[in-house]
Amino acid sequence: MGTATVVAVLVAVVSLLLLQLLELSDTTAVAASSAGPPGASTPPSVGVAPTSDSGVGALVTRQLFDELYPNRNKSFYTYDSFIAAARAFPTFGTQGSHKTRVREIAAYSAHVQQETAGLFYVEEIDQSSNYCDNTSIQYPCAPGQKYFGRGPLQLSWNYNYGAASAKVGANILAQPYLVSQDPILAFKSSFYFWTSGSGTIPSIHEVLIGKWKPSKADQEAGRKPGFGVTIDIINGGLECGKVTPQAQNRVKYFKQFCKQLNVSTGPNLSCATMQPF
Ligand SMILES: *[C@@H]1O[C@H](CO)[C@@H](O)[C@H](O)[C@H]1NC(C)=O
Ligand SMILES: *[C@@H]1O[C@H](CO)[C@@H](O)[C@H](O)[C@H]1NC(C)=O
Ligand SMILES: *[C@@H]1O[C@H](CO)[C@@H](O)[C@H](O)[C@H]1NC(C)=O
Ligand SMILES: CC(=O)N[C@H]1CO[C@H](CO)[C@@H](O)[C@@H]1O
Repeated sequence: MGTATVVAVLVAVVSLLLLQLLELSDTTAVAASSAGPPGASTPPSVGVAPTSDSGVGALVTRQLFDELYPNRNKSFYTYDSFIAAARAFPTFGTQGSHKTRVREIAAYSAHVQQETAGLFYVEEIDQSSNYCDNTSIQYPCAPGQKYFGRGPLQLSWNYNYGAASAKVGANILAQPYLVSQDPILAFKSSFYFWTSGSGTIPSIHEVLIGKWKPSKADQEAGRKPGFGVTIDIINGGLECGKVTPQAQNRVKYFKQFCKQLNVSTGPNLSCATMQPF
């Protein structure tokens, strides 16, 4: 893909993601005021076999990282920052069978491919909006700060930066720019989103390890375990319940990464028949 195409696709994708993240605002407040997002603080229920690296590094070696993200911005998205950030989110890629863990890496890589062209972009290209939702009482915008997409999954909006702050160990609500200055924080922001549900919305991690059981409402909305519902979590409002090129891209990338990692994709890849959360 040419750079111009990548840029155009990315601009579209990022703006769609931002809209979806806005839709999560209502439930974000609920989750934050209760026990906290599901998944984020759940201890590992299935341990990995002890190796020199008991975290995701047991699976994603330095060499594999290079193979998964060959076009990444190498001066920012380093392997060491990926591993350091993952230590703060130890459930990422470490729970369930080997197949489950590999599939989670494939899913993460697919969404990252869609959001940042394979860890090429650090910040959203169009920074004209401040993405400040001033109805968020819990997480008011800091004066003069902008909350456009940053990091591997393009964290956006003040309420998401606010909810993420405690989990990433930095006040990124007050200083959102830190996310694009510190690669460890950038990766942490993506792992935060990946492992944190919100209200009745499960975390992507929970879905992929088979922990999420669709409620009656989920079943009626056509939401089933599989990669498809992870698209619904990230950007269902715009990409799901219909056929969209963005969702098709994500599925295409997921299939490619599963092939590269020699793992089956599992069922229910598409969210075309799933209603948005
Ligand atoms: C890559 O990252 C470096 C360090 O953060 C930054 O200065 C540079 O602008 C980035 N390149 C691109 C193309 O975003
Ligand atoms: C929120 O922002 C809107 C649009 O910028 C503005 O009209 C409104 O007065 C603001 N509300 C508060 C409580 O600051
Ligand atoms: C791919 O996975 C299959 C089934 O799990 C296994 O038999 C095969 O050896 C694997 N191939 C590679 C190259 O890892
Ligand atoms: C629509 C669809 O493909 N549904 C499948 C989702 O996955 C389950 C297995 O987990 C299948 O039984 C469904 O047919």
